[in-house]
Amino acid sequence: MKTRMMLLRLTAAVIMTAVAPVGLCERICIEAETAENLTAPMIIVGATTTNAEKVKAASGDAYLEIPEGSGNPPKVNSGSAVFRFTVEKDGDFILWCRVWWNGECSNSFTMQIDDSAPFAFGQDGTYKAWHWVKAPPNLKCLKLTKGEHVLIVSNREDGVKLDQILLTTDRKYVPVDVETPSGIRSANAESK
Ligand SMILES: [Ca+2]
Ligand SMILES: [Ca+2]
Repeated sequence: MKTRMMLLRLTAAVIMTAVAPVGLCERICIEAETAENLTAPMIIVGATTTNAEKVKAASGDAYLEIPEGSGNPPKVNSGSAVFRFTVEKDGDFILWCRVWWNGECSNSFTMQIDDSAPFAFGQDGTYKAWHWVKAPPNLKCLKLTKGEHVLIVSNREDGVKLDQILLTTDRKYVPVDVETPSGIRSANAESK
């Protein structure tokens, strides 16, 4: 009986150690097309739009786009999307975005978190394919406190697409394919 109790305690301890580390990391995944306050030339491309081939590979069958030729600053300064999300506890976050770039002059967004200084996101060399890109390292604005935050994605170059946004405190995690969305809708529902 004593041995059995010890075995039970040991099993419980093993299970708890196995589960605990997962809960330490926070993960927020937002579908780009759930943005609020969208301004042109940033648009939502969905299943009903003509770009069917690219839509197929996008999570949720939809994404945001600043169409090629629709203009970038200083010619066209407008074009933005606003995302609201809730952080459970203070943490250093890594920001990833699943994007599609048309080319060298179509491979970046301007991003801003809360009232922090805006930063350039992207400028990598993977074109005409959905892929994940990480925000520049050591951004102070990614030290997020518990509570609601705002991410603004805006026009820097046209010919760009945004499918998903991932914020995680897991520094080792590297997204590969589409991610399971969490985040914005439930966060909004909770705050209302
Ligand atoms: Ca560029
Ligand atoms: Ca999407």
